[in-house]
Amino acid sequence: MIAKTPIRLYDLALQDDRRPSPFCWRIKYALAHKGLPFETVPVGFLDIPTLFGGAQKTVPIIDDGGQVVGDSWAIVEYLDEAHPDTPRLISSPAERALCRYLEASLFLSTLLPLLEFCVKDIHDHAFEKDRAYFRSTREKRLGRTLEEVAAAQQERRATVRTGLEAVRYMLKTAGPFLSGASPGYADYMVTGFLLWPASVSRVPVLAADDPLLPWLERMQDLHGNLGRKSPLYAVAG
Ligand SMILES: N[C@@H](CCC(=O)N[C@@H](CS)C(=O)NCC(=O)O)C(=O)O
Repeated sequence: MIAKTPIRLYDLALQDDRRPSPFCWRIKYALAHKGLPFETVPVGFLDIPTLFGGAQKTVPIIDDGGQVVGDSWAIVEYLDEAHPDTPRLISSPAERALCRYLEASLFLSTLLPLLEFCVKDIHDHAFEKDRAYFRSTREKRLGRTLEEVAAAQQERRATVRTGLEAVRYMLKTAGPFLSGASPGYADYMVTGFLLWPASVSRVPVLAADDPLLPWLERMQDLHGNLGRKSPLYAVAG
């Protein structure tokens, strides 16, 4: 039998092999969920435009034996289609709708506050060569200096915590996982959002008694401790 070439996942990397990208995290979980062998290729911000002739502007990007796919949602759809003999990530139209709704909800409630919470920490952990690019693009996007944004870190943290209220409610009323009886892509999406700040911020994003923690611990344990495989600060405290 010919051994299958591992899928290559281009994964955003900072100093000390920190891996912050929430979108790359969800794809690491997605690949593990499907039991597909994969290896990550660490890339800094300025490496991304040099990949595949600059065809992709962001990571995650996967290379599955020469089939190159970018954008986390497109990757999930590709993986389910190209590997039909593995557990599905999206197993029904209802699960698809749940994940699309969750994506919209996370984007509206927590993406920006999370970015603001940890943007200066990402900069400080980025490779020296990436810092000026990261600073100028993020300052343009946020309309303030990184230092001004970081000065409001406590307020942003409060916004993030409130923004996760629907996730807490859903786990409490319909758990043990967002996807139901077993973990699925909805769980991977939220897990990625929480491992993102923890990969760079010494200030924990969640309170020590946040009801999300038992679920998050279980998520980090999954797939051979996948959620602890790169350096993290405390998620809660
Ligand atoms: N919609 C994309 C978003 C991916 C994304 O924003 N990736 C960020 C890292 S978290 C990136 O590659 N940024 C490159 C840059 O800012 O130059 C997805 O779902 O994959």
